[in-house]
Amino acid sequence: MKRANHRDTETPRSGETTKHTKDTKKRRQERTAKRCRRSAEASGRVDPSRVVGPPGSVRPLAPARRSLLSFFVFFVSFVVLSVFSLCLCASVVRSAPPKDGPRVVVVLPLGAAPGKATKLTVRGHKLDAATAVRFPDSKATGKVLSKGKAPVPNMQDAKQVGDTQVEIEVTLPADGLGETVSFVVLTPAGETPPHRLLVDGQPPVVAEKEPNNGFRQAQPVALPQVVQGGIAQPQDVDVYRFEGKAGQRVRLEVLAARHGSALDSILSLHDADGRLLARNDDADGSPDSRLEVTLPRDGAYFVSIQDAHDQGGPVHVYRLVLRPAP
Ligand SMILES: [Ca+2]
Ligand SMILES: [Ca+2]
Repeated sequence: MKRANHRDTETPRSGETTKHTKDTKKRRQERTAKRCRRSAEASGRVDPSRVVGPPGSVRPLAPARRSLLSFFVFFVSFVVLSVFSLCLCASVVRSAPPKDGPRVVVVLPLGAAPGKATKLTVRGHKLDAATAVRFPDSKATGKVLSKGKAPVPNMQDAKQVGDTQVEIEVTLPADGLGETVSFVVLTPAGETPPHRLLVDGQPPVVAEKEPNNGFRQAQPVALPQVVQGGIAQPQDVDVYRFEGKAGQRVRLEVLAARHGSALDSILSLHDADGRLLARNDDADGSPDSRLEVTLPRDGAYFVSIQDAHDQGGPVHVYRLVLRPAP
């Protein structure tokens, strides 16, 4: 009697046949692969880094492929950075004002009131062909009234004071503006760089009244106050008088050169007896002057403003701001 084969007599349970077959097949494949690897390694034909790992493992890259991948990443990064740099440079070039293009030097007067139309004279370079005025950052509007050459005062540099001008009418919105508002002038040769126009607000603005050339002619003002004035001719001086209290702190500040004026101001404060209490030429790296003083007694005080070089003219304009100091 033929002895029954173990394989024949043991009937696997349902589901185990397939698993058993797969395991046997897998072990056979692994033994074959191992023999091939040993044989290849022994003969020196196989780089160990190229051997396929177990299922699910990450296959290491050959040095040549790693180098190629690194070069590809470097090349792509280089191209992206180059394109970005070119775009950035092109943007800067587009936004930069053209060399020797039109330019605003100063606006006469330095500011305008919100909520109404104001006529201004814009002085600068290559403005005699102006076609329009634009306020890029606000709802303010402007229009050109006239344009032409502007006389250059004696002993003054046309580059500093401008030799052309355009008269404009601007209308600032009633609210929503800060202390300044920027505008540009459009010409056939391009537009000017933005220029800041002062926005009148608080304290209230009053105009200078000549003659005000000494203590006896001093123009009375009341703190807080802004005076719109100008050193109209060489060696001119403007004097203002206000009433102060003992221990009161006051701040006196000139707005001029920072807004394009040719004035290099000197600011002085005297008491009622003519004694000099304080004096300032330049403040915070600007030719504009500023004083902060604690008043010694009740009485009259005199503020005088003049040009440091005894110059004067139509572009030596200023705003003098008088207010309590913190
Ligand atoms: Ca004067
Ligand atoms: Ca000065």
